[in-house]
Amino acid sequence: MSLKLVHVTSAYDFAASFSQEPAMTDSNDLAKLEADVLKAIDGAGDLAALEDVRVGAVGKKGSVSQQMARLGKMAPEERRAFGQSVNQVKVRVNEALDARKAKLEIAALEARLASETADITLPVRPGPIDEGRIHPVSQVTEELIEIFADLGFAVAEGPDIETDDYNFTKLNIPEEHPARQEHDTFYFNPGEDGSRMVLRTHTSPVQIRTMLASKPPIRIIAPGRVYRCDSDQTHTPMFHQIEALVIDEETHMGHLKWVLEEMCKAFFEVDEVKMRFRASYFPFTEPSAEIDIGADAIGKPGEWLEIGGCGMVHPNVLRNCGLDPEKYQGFAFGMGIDRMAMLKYGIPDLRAFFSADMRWLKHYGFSVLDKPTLSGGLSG
Ligand code: 2U9
Repeated sequence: MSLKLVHVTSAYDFAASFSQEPAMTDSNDLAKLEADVLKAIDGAGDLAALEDVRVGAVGKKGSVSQQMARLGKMAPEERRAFGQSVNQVKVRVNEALDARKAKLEIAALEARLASETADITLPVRPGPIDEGRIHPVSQVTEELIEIFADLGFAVAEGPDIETDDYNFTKLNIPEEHPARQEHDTFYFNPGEDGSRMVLRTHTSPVQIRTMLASKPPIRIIAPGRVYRCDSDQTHTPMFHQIEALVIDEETHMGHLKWVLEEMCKAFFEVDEVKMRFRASYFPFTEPSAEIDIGADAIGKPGEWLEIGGCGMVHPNVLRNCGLDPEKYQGFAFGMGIDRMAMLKYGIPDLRAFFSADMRWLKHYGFSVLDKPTLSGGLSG
């Protein structure tokens, strides 16, 4: 019997050597074969080399597997003993392969982790995230949501296409009420039953929906798009409003004034703000007032600026929403978000807001990464 012994210098050489004729061997040679295989396993530098060694040793035509082919020519006792020995070699080789594989896998993972480390303290690379801008309307909406969330208000939303009932009738603006004309409504064609849908002219129907769906205490804000068929230097057919509604058993105008004052101080990022409430009329509030702030807050001392309207929710509106006005009362106010953005950030022209001009957006827009938070600063 002769064993073709190959001088193994690397796992690769070793694997290559298995393509040769099966060797004739006795148990000493089997021990030598095992030692060579184990050495090659140990020498395999990566998973691919180890796989070559495995195929070359215990694969179908591998050097260890092929020892079995010789059993047929042996005498029965010799066959049993040799068969057992070959099987034991196979078991040990497989164990060694598994152990080496586990080691190499850990090494490969460690190498990968080392090569993929990221320094998370590095500044963000310039790229699309740096090019894009948050529109001032989005920024101001986020700022206001943040301020009102801190005051305990939840955000409520509703559809842009509303029923005439939610947009007008339930708000104490019945058919033929002169306030309907003032709203310059976009109407849809009437349905078969004669009812008309509208593009909401204010976000007030969101509060109607909230009152119909839940019992007081209610503390919500409703920011969103609104539509009026009106277009000139200071009006666009679509603009943005934020309205607030608070309903409870003892809510009064003192609460309303405090909330507005806190909101203005936080929004304009000042410690003091002068406020003035001018008596006004809205069908859905009684009493009603227009809200002015002292323009010192935006660096124009002596002037007054109108920022919105407010009032105590009209008893008819409460009744229309299933609330007993003898038990519940509350306040509401509304402001134009676009106007608030113009005042805070000194943006002169309303129409530029919606002209999709990248140069304008680059100038007045906000970085994607400057999220307004009360803790981190509203306007960066
Ligand atoms: C319900 C009851 C009452 C919301 C109110 C105003 C006054 C107001 C304007 C501000 C600037 C519209 O965008 S603007 O032109 N809004 O003056 N809004 S009270 O009152 C409500 C809302 C919902 C159920």
